[in-house]
Amino acid sequence: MDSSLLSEIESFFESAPPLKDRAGIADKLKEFIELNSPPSGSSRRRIVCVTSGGTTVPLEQRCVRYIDNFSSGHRGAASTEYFIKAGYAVIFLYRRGTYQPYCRSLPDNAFLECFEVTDESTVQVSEPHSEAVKSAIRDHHAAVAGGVLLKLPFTTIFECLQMLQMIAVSIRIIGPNAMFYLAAAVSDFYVPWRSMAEHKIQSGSGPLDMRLVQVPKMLSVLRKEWAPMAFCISFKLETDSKILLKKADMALKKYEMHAVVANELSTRKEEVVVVTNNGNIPVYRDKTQAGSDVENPLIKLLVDRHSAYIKDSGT
Ligand code: 9Z3
Repeated sequence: MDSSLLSEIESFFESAPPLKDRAGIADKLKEFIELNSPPSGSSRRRIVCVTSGGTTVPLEQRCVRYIDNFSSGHRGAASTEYFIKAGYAVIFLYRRGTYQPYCRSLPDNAFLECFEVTDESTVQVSEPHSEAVKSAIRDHHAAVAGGVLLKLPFTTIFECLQMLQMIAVSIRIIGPNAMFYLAAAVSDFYVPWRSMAEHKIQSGSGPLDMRLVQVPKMLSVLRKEWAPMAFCISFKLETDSKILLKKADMALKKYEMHAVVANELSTRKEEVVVVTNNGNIPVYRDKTQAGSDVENPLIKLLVDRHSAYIKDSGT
């Protein structure tokens, strides 16, 4: 691999603030992987790491201001549900405060809107929401109690990429049974921790000049070093549909992804195009079905592709 990229990656991680509770996260990962893929067991599940939501780039060490990347987390949350339905164990690496699996159909203010106080000591679910609340609680509990959903939150680009690296090196032992589904919107530029102001930047001294450094592309190192056997799906988001497929194809080749899901911001809930070395496959939401989403057919397609990949790799 390109040695300048390797040194950029090294300096990104070296300069990053240490991850809070690294040891606790490592324990959770170890336990989750052992449970779902016991070294000497026949009941091995495939494990997918779904990344979801946008990363922030802090501008101050004691952060008051930050740059953010757009993503509601809906794609990641919906996809997680479909992966679990398909028999996968999911490591859900998500931005705090974004959509969560099984809670997508609840209103924004779920706590206040779904419940009512009937007398001094009783809180009950208000009727229009009772089915949605019941199934959210039931399905979420089943996934967590069944040991097939591990949720790891991040806020900054530093936390997100440090955890992605930990996940990748811990699931490499399951080889081609591992999948990465990288739907998070990851910042392209960041302020290195060491050159970042410690305290809140003062506004009295006129316009703010700030130099942002390019975030080294972790996709190459994920594919080549961290988890070389894993099946890797990345996403390409554009607002200009004219350049979307070309950019997705460039990413496919440059980072040696197994597929790149191309989507345009305004139509992302209706259609995506799965770009592969054997051609492009458009995937649409089934408009004839109320409440349908594009993630349902998308995950079906990717699960089939993953099965073929596992078969090809002879395990
Ligand atoms: C995506 O393209 C996701 O599909 C969306 C999902 C973020 C658009 P929502 O969370 O939206 O349901 O609201 N994610 C990847 C975005 C991204 O930043 N990709 C990078 C790029 O396009 C490559 S890693 O350059």
